Amino acid sequence: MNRRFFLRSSALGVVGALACQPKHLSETHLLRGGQKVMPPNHQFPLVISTWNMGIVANRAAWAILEKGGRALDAVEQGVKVIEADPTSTSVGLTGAPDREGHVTLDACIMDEVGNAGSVCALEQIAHPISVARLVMEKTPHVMLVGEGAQQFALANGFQKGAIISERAKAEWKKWLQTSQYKPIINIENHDTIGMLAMDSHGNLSGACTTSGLAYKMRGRVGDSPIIGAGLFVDNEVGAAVATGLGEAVLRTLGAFLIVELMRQGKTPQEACKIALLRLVNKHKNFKDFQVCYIAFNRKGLVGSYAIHKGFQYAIYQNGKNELIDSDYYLK
Ligand code: SD4
Repeated sequence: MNRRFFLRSSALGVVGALACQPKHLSETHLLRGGQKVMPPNHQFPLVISTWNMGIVANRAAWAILEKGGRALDAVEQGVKVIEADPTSTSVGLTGAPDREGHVTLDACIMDEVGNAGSVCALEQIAHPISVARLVMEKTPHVMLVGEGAQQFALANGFQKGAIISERAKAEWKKWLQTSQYKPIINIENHDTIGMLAMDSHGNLSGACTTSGLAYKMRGRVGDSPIIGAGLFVDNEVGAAVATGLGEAVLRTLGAFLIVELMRQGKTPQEACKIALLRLVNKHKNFKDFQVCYIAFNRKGLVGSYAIHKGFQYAIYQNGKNELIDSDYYLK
């Protein structure tokens, strides 16, 4: 497993966040546990995404949002940048493979009216997020998996790519020497990319895409393509997305829980924290893995919470794209 655990979680992100707070806001509008509050009329467009790779992904999404484009297009185009990044080892076809040397991709997408599309264990297709969108728009289904998902992609004009990149293959061969399977999350500061956007019409969408855990069992699917676990969007309330150990997120339906907590009046920050505490309470071994949530509500309030230090997310709002250090549980 090749995911770096430690991140330099400097104060810079927080300082930057404070620096950009509008001067006229009262104290209650300042950062509270990582939560940003923007002045009225400046809440959207807004796009947030996981890890430091979110900065470049946000840029692509913002290019659409600032022209009045749809949040759905923004999140698709935003995460596609990471899917296409040849240096990524955790998203897209250059991601790490399963134990048998196949890169299997998971992705899902959700729009402002609650439509959803998802692909699981998709092989040799460079942009699973776009296939997920087509599942949503062109089929009566929500999820397609494995061979069927690939067939559907090929029938819709997607090209077959590599089974595995040369670099990932070399790493996998090294891993085979010990075959020690121990998910170490957070290591590269760029695991799954999850992105949430609110467009200038106030509509919400989200996308999530990953190659999943490195050296997972063949056929393993995580939280990222599961609507309600890795991603959930409700236009009336807000949206949430997860990154980290998918099994833990799946067991507690993290993203859906966060949106429901926001529906009950919790702020995004409170909702992320409560959902993460639920997960911590259900997993005795929570210190051994990372899970991180990000969310926003319709007012443009943003929140995040992680188990371990080191999770960062990118927020583009009010014309500014910044990396924020998330609040976390294990202090
Ligand atoms: C998974 N949630 O497949 C993904 C992996 C991930 O940070 O996000 N790692 O479980």
